[in-house]
Amino acid sequence: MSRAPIEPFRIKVIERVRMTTEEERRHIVAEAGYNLFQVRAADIYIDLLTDSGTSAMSDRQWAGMMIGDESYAGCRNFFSLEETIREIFGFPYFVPTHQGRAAEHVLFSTVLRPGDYVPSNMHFDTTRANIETLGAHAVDLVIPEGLDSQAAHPFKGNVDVGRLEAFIREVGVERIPLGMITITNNNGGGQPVSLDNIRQVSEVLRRHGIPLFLDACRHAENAYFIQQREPEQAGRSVLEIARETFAYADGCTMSAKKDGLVNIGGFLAMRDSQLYERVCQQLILVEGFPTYGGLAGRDLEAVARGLWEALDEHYLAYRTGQVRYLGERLRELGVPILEPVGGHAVYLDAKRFLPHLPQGRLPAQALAVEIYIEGSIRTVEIGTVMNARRDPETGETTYPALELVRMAIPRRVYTNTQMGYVAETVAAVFRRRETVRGMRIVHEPPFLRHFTARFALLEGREGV
Ligand code: P70
Repeated sequence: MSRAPIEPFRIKVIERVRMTTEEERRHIVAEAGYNLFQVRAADIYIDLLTDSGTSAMSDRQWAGMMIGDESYAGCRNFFSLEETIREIFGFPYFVPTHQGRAAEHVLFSTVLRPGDYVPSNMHFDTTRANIETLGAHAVDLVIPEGLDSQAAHPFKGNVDVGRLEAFIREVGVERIPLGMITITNNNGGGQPVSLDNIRQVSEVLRRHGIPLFLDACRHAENAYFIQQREPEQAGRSVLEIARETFAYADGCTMSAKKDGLVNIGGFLAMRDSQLYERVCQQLILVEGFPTYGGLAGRDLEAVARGLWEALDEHYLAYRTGQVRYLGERLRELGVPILEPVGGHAVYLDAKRFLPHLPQGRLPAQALAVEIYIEGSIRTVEIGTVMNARRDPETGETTYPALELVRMAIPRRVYTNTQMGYVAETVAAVFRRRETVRGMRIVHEPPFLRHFTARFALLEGREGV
């Protein structure tokens, strides 16, 4: 039997959560159009929708909130965040943003032109959408193992360096204003990228004069996996590994809602002073003055402190240990999951969980709904609803390689007992899996449809 990791903290404040009946939940989810984003949080017992902005802050972060300096320009908390970013990330310039996607928007709207390309291991959906709304192309070049839910590889988030070189030759340097790597690779299952791969990608891009930006929101978890899994890095501290990671990059976008351990916040950091000046212009237009960028002074302080706490190795052992523990419990109960378990979430493999439902019947969406009905647990679909592509000319749908339900674990929020409850609930759905019916979309917006689409259960023989 797997062992639960021990917590390097104790609980000082608690928040009550309410359990509902199965009958109530059937009603609630139908009212929400079978879209779990539309369910009220008060109607959920364990919320695994996201690990983003859902962390419990520490007493030190809350204390930092009290010394928030709410001056419009030059508040002291900006400088404490600046010092932190210089010490951990090593970038001389940065602007705060209210969250990660604002950093993406400011960066891309400054450097991209229609028809440009941005290669990455795998773009997260907000980076893809921000690139595509500017008329540019987001290109995924992850290694083949990264698209196979069962392949054993310690760094399934790695970029396929050969394909990257071929891609640059094919498209031409002028059409590629930057390259990216998402660490860890969220859409590929929270899989890490090795330090060696980051170095190789940076060498290839540098040779062609293309800057590299890291999508760094889970960089501390990535650095911990590098320490644990990359033999040459075993003896080094996570902080040293993080510093080397960013030494290979020209900048980063950061959603501090993940490894910044805050409820809101982000930043865009870079080395190039000319880029920084252009970024400031754009930032003033959409976020705010460059020393607060869409955040309060107190938020900047909480980010500065959270970035350090996320690099604590006792915390990271517990953090990745809790995610692994949930994965092990599910595996023991026979539930098909994406292997190996990543840094922030366990992903259910809906293709193998519900083999009777083809992707057109939205198996991952159907599974997420059943898990809510079974035990009041909210998860998120990362499959056809989120990632299918429809050709605007032919109307033909390309289904994503991975059809997943993500159970993202908020940081420092749930106990290991609650993780055991999650595993039991999912196993109960697995035992009655033949009863799970497919779904169809009845309403969808033009992009990022997963947030607001409405669904219906398929009836009769069509459903199963
Ligand atoms: C998540 C959230 C956000 C994210 C990310 C990467 C690799 C950028 C961002 C944007 C988003 C989400 C997804 C489903 C449900 C709720 C929320 N990821 N890059 O949970 O950052 O959200 O701060 O704008 O993962 O994975 P931000």
